Amino acid sequence: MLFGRSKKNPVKLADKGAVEWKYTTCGYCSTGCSIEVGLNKDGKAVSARGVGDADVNRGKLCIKGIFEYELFESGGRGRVPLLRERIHEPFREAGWDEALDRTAAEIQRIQAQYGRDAFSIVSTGQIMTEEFYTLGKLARGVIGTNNYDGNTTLCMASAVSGYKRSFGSDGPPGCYEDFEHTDCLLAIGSNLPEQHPIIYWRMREAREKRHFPLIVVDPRVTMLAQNADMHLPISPGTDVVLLNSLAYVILEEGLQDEDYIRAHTTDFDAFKATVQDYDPLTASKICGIDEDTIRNVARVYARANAAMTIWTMGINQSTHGSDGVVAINNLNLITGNIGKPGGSSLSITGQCNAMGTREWSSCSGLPGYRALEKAQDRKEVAEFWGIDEDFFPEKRGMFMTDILPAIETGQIKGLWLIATNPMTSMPNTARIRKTLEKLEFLVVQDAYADVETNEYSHVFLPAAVWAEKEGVFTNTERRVNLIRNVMPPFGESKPDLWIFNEMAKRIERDKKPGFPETAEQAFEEMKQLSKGRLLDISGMSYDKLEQQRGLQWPCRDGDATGAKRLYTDGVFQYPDGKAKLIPLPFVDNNERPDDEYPLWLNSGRVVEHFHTRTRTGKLGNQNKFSPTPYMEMNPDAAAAFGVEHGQYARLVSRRGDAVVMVQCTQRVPRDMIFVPFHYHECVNRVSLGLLDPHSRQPAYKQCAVRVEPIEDQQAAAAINLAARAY
Ligand SMILES: Nc1nc2c(c(=O)[nH]1)N[C@H]1C(S)=C(S)[C@@H](COP(=O)(O)OP(=O)(O)OC[C@H]3O[C@@H](n4cnc5c(=O)[nH]c(N)nc54)[C@H](O)[C@@H]3O)O[C@H]1N2
Ligand SMILES: Nc1nc2c(c(=O)[nH]1)N[C@H]1C(S)=C(S)[C@@H](COP(=O)(O)OP(=O)(O)OC[C@H]3O[C@@H](n4cnc5c(=O)[nH]c(N)nc54)[C@H](O)[C@@H]3O)O[C@H]1N2
Ligand code: SF4
Ligand SMILES: [Mo]
Repeated sequence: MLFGRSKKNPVKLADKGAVEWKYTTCGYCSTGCSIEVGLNKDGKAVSARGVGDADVNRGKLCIKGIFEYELFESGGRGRVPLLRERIHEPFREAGWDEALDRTAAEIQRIQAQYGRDAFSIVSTGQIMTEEFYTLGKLARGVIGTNNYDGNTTLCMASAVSGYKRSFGSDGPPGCYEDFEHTDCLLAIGSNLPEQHPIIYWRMREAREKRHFPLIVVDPRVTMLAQNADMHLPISPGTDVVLLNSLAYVILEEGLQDEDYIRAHTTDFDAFKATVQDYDPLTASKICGIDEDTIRNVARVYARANAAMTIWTMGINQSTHGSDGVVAINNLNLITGNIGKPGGSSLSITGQCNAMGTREWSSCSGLPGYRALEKAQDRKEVAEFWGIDEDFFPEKRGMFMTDILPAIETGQIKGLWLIATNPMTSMPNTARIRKTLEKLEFLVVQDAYADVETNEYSHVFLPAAVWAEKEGVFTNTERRVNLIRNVMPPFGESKPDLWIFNEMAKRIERDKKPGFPETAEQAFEEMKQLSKGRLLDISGMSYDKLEQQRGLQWPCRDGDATGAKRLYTDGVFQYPDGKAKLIPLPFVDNNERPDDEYPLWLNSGRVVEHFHTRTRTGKLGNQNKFSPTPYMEMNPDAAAAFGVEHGQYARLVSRRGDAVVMVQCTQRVPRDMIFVPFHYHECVNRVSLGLLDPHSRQPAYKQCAVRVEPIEDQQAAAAINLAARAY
């Protein structure tokens, strides 16, 4: 007897007519997947596939990468520069010369009238590294404003700050391959399957081969939590208490790595003294994780041959964000889990090039992890750029989250926004709106003309997006990946690099650095500046980056390939070569639920959307899965607040209100709701965003709200519809 089909009928993929495949790198998240975009005979992008021999993604892509090629012709793109005298008047179309001349004139007027720092620049984690480097040169070496920062303050600032405090420098020490060596993985406030699907796939594949315990710390039952061996539903904002308590148990039971602590760290005694206040019973009352679980996790982690911690926004976006990162580093230092295969403190980065801006943009300092505060660093860069050393300030200026309030107080009069959309992404929308309206001059440089922030601009500069240009991104594991140019820019839009170079020509200064025309020439400059530094890239070239599907820094001149890990020799970036163990007393400073606002508000992301949806909101293949602003709400809470699944309800905080659809789910506990932040006029109308004292990053994930039923569901539907305008 025959089993199966007698006649084979193989699966056939629709032939989209791709005749040529072009290599590039995904421009959404920081995983750094290699993509090939398929072009048809007319040169139109029609398909995409993961690159099989790329170590990062090994042929796979997530839903965003698969449909990214549809971006080239998506709705709302900026076609030509736009100008107007006053906001809220209609724009008129303009040529590039007029738009650039007007912007340069306004920058110079504001600086002459109010001082150099009264003009501010806020950029992103989503342009090429060469563009960051060039913008840094323009901001620090030509325009000369110290109020220059990026949206990474909303995203990775706590990780940067924590790495610097512990190790003396920024730079994630681990890599994806660590999943293949680890014996225990602790994931804190990170939902890999939705936010970094291909890192998740790498982790899962490693775990299927060699089952290691996965412990997830998250107040929600995320998809990652559902796949974990242990889920610790922590009380919001108390991770530092849990981590201090894990250290308490490790030290109490003598599970620490004495040799490592002695050889490679300082300040152990002060650290140990503070940890004594966090015995598991005391800690359990604050962080909501019971005493036995704390002890158990501490033992599993410390006894593992190699253990690693990954984290994302559940840690960074907190009033204890920087401390949370330091606490993770403390845990890994006392157990000797830094710089060894499977032992790491690996911050999962957010945007495609949030690493590139940290390394090269000069936002918080000078290029190549140099600091404005160090005379030697100022001297080196001034000499290399051919400008006067004293043109640089001696310490960094404001963070993004301080720049907007400084507009409110009149300190800052002009702003240049590059690839960021604070009208939707910053806390307290009403306040941001008033702030932007107050500016004498706002220039928005974005790939999309319908980006909400553009409602408040005087000049709009249309930028090329993703593979409409060339350059590199650095991913989570310090891998520099190449974005080859696949398409010419849409309409008359221009690569950001070109825009920066043109602006540099128009600002008057006695001495100006040179501005190379191509991205590859800028990369060559960066290579020279990187020599001998932690992030040495002098052994890289565009061709080598394509051949090896990315290279991890450091990759020195003469090195055949990049380095997988940092600090393998236990030598850190502090002058004494040692890492610091830092005591972390916990201060409870969040807005907490009370009688009037009895629910925690938590916010984050879903797999199909990216941030403020300027991109994914336009692609049917993404938007169809989550078209509507909604909130996850526990069914018991819904009953208590008199709202029902599928109904619109009003979300109210001390800042404002928003209309969202109720989605009843056990994913969230009784005292919490979770809202994806992708929609305009939604969660950030109500969020608070208290700032971390070290990193100035907003605590997007904790504030207090209540939910009210809405009688007129039709009117609510109209408001809800407006929030998903596209
Ligand atoms: N699909 C998609 N992927 C993305 C992005 C996107 O917009 N869409 N954005 C990219 C960017 S820039 C970033 S920064 C990353 C973000 O990636 P993630 O940080 O993984 O995503 P989030 O959903 O913001 O938050 C993660 C989790 O933090 C939890 N959390 C909230 N409060 C706490 C707390 O107090 N403690 C702990 N331990 N956890 C808490 C939330 O419940 C949530 O499940 O994703 C990147 N990838
Ligand atoms: N409530 C809440 N709010 C949050 C968060 C949260 O978890 N909860 N997360 C925060 C985090 S982690 C982040 S990273 C921020 C993100 O916040 P934003 O940076 O404001 O969000 P994006 O939508 O990514 O904005 C990027 C803009 O760059 C444009 N763009 C894309 N590519 C290019 C390019 O090559 N050139 C130019 N010029 N423009 C380009 C896009 O069209 C888009 O308008 O949001 C933060 N806001
Ligand atoms: S995992 Fe991130 S980098 Fe990879 S395809 Fe998806 S969005 Fe792009
Ligand atoms: Mo982010």
